[in-house]
Amino acid sequence: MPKPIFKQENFLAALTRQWQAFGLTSAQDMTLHQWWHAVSAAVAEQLPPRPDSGKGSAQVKRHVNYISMEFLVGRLTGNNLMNLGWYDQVAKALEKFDINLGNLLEEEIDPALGNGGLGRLAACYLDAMASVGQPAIGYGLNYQYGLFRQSFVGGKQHESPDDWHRNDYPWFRHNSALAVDVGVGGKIIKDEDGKSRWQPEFTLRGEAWDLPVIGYGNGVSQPLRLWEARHLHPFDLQKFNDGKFLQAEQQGIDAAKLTKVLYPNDNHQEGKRLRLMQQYFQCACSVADILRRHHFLGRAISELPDYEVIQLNDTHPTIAIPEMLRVLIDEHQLSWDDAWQITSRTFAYTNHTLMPEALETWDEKLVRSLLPRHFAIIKQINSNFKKLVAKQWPGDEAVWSRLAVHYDKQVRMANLCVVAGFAVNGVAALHSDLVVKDLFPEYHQLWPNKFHNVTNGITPRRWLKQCNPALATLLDETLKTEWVTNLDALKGLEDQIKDKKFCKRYRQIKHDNKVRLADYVKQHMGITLNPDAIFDVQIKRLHEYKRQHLNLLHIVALYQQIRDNPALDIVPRVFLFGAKAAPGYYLAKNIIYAINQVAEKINNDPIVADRLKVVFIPDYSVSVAELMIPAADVSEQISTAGKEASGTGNMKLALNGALTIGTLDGANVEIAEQVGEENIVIFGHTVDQVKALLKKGYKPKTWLKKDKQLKRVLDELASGYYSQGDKKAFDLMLHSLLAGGDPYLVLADFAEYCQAQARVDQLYRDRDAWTRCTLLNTARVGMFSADRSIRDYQQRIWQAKR
Ligand code: HBZ
Repeated sequence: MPKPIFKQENFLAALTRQWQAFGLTSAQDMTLHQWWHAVSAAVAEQLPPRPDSGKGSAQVKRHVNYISMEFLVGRLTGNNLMNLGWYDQVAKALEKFDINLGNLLEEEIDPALGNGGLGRLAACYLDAMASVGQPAIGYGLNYQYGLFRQSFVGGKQHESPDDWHRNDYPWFRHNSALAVDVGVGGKIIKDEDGKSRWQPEFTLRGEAWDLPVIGYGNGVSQPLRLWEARHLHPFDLQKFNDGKFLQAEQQGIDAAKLTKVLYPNDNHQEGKRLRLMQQYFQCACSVADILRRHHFLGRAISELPDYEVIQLNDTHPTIAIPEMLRVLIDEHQLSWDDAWQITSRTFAYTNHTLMPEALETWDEKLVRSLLPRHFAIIKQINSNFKKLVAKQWPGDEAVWSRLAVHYDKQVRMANLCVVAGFAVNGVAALHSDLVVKDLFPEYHQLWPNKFHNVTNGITPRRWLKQCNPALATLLDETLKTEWVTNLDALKGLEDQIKDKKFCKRYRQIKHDNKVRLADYVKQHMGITLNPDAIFDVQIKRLHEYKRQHLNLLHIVALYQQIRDNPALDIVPRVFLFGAKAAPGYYLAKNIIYAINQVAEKINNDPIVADRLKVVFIPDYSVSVAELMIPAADVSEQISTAGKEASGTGNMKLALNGALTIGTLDGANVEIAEQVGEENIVIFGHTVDQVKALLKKGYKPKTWLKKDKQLKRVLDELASGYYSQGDKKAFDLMLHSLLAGGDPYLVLADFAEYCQAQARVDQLYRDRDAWTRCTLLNTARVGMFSADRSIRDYQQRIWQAKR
């Protein structure tokens, strides 16, 4: 595709139409927010229209349909300008109006249509697919409210709705021709010819809203298609005419509710009816759209798997599988066997978690009442599969109880994906191993070739070039090959290690980024930070398994050491947190409260002086991450081994030159392999050690007895010292760590964690050794580019011989 050329006259003309549409008389009358809107809309107008791809041309690659309940895209305007290569030209055009492009970009509200890693991964993969030339479309939901906004009231998390003004978002392109009608509820009826047919009770309409996903410097633009639910007929005219005005708008299902809000849970299933409706609505719209395009391109239905692959981002869109079978059988009159052949060669599934509470199961009653035809199809899949299992393991009910898709009145979505899909992958080497060994061992025996690993990756466009422009410029000047589209080129930095001038610049960039973050903290929180301190960063969802409380226990221990010995010589350290807790996850919220209370005490204790600061930045988001990541010296990746599937923040931080302190979990293992053991600080129980400890019968009290410092930390947290005498303030957290059995082995890893932190302190004192180590992190993490992940998907899954 030709690179789109920036045409200043067209842009300025489009800009004029924008301020005129605002009802203004000149560009100068626009507020900065209107400027953001006008510039975005004017650029969006210059993008090429996107016809249905491929008509008439030979398609060499399978087209990817990436279905995900979440796309955490972050701000688009700056990113799109950068990927188009238009950033400087637009900045220049705006100078004439005395408008600074950088300031204008700050006006955009993040589209926060995701919770955390899974949603952000989907956004990185869309960027990478567009950038490497993998034809793709993303399918998601157009939520009116994204992930809730977080503030702290007296140190406690407070949530408010995130109205991101979707109806006024300039990057959307509405395509009314793509609307899809979706049935729900009702019953199954038998045709005259004895065939089952679904008669839904209600019909909803899915409206398509497209965001452009722009490839880096290659002229590609492909859609992220987000569905919005509407009533099919806003009014029941008959009722309206009968004078029943209020009833006239009610159809039993409130369509407006369906895409109103993103469920705020991560790694936890709630089992709500509305959530299943969201899932089905999204899947039905997406499957219809995929088939519509396939027919439009003149292809036979039997060829679907040759041209299309449907990648399921976790089990949330699993219901697309029975939906595809339903459409093929009921609407295209295919036999079960033909429909099964097509479906099972089209779907692939990515697993993102082993945590039992996150593995989705749905109550059969709920599925039956909402989707009776789909439930019948699931039962058919189950009974067909049962025959296969009975052949392989005759009479073995225990095996069947694990492998069944429908069992104990529950539908198990992960099992459905494995049985009906052609590929299953984990998201880091260790995780993919555990998927096979712990989660699906018998499935692996049945179909060893179905299982793959694709280690996660991040887009270097947003996570280096955009968020760390000074480092990007240094790389541009230093490396001989283009690194933005070939991140392995960062290896070339190793030659610079001995170059004092280069190292000085690398250090100075980190320092400047820390000053930038310190300014933000000062402005938003009133806390003054010393940019010469170690900036130690833990940013991720708040979850027990991620162990923000392990970090907290170490902070309290340091504080106690300072009080014991006011002359204690430690490198000044700023502990920075960013995390949202699911609103119903009280223990996680209690950990936030504990961190904030400890912060309050430490930050105001004159004995500490500059040596310790604890800062919990509120309302962590993609934009806040873009500020924190380039400023981090230390990256906290301290989950209980075996629990974090991959992590992707770990990659972003290492790429931007932070030293990881971490357990051998998720992608930390591969980061350690890449950067070398002397350039990462690893501590704690390994997966096998965790398993052995739990098998033996883990008792947190025995670890408490061995460690006086640990006991003192926990006692002080329980004493009311940090909570104005309230001894119960941190009960939830402390109970979980002690009487609750410490399910994530925080106490077992505490001592080693403290030693590891002491090593970090020592290393930082040797400035040159620190520079070398962090520079080698940047140089050696090229493999974590999302472009590499996409190529792995292509080779191992999408283009593999079928
Ligand atoms: O997916 C995360 C994993 O915890 C992390 O290790 C991995 O790097 C990342 C990308 O592969 N998982 C999530 O973020 N999961 C969710 O956000 C989630 C959301 C809704 C759910 C369940 C999980 O119902």
